[in-house]
Amino acid sequence: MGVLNVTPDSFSDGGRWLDFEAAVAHGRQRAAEGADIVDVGGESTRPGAEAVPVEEELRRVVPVVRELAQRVRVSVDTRKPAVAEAALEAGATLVNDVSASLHAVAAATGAGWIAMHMKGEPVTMQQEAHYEDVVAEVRQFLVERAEAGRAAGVEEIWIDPGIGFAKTVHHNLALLAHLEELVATGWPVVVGTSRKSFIGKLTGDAPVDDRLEGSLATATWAMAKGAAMVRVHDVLPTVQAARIVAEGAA
Ligand code: HH2
Repeated sequence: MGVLNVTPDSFSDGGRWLDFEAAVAHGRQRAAEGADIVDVGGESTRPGAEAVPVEEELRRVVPVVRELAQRVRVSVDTRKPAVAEAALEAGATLVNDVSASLHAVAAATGAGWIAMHMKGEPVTMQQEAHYEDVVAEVRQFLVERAEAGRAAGVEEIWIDPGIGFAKTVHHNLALLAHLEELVATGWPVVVGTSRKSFIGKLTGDAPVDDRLEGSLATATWAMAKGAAMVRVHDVLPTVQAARIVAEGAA
């Protein structure tokens, strides 16, 4: 899954793809590089990010989804039912839901649904990074959400531990180290580590544009542990890494 942030303030690429033409070109490029899905988002969810009004998020996302969906599978990265509905109407077929609450929207249109773990809201979530047993708590949350999705009638359900969402470096590493416990639930697992701050913290404060190696290491780790999909900014190198992992697993 290749990331396409149509936002002014995303942590790694804010402002770069806000313009419609630039966003579409970037999405097409990600698809040409081998992304199976382009994930279009109009609201940053980085720690401390402010919420975006629904009209503005619709304005950013819908035209880009409509254009890209003609050539590649598109997911919409949103927490708002109205934005998910409009994006599905425009051709998206997967709801990438960091709030893990939009299963009814997905069910109503026959779309797929990614349920991601987070605690609280992006603006305050890092204050909620407290767990007795982060792996067990995240697993339990995700299994409950996936079952709710299935009960609502969603046929394609993915679970995602939400790396960096209300999590410390230690929590992120524990979830990656024990990823097989999520894989063992039987729900396909998505992992998003790309360029995230824990990689910077583990690599001598590497700035966001200098986290490719850490992003590839963690994506490769996730694949080897059984993740079914990785959400990344750097599609071409990740596809190369995925080919190596696939050969190794064959
Ligand atoms: N991470 C981000 C956004 N959406 N969706 C899923 N399923 N999993 C993730 O780990 C995930 C996600 C944050 O990354 P990014 O979109 O690059 O940044 P921002 O939220 O600042 O736009």
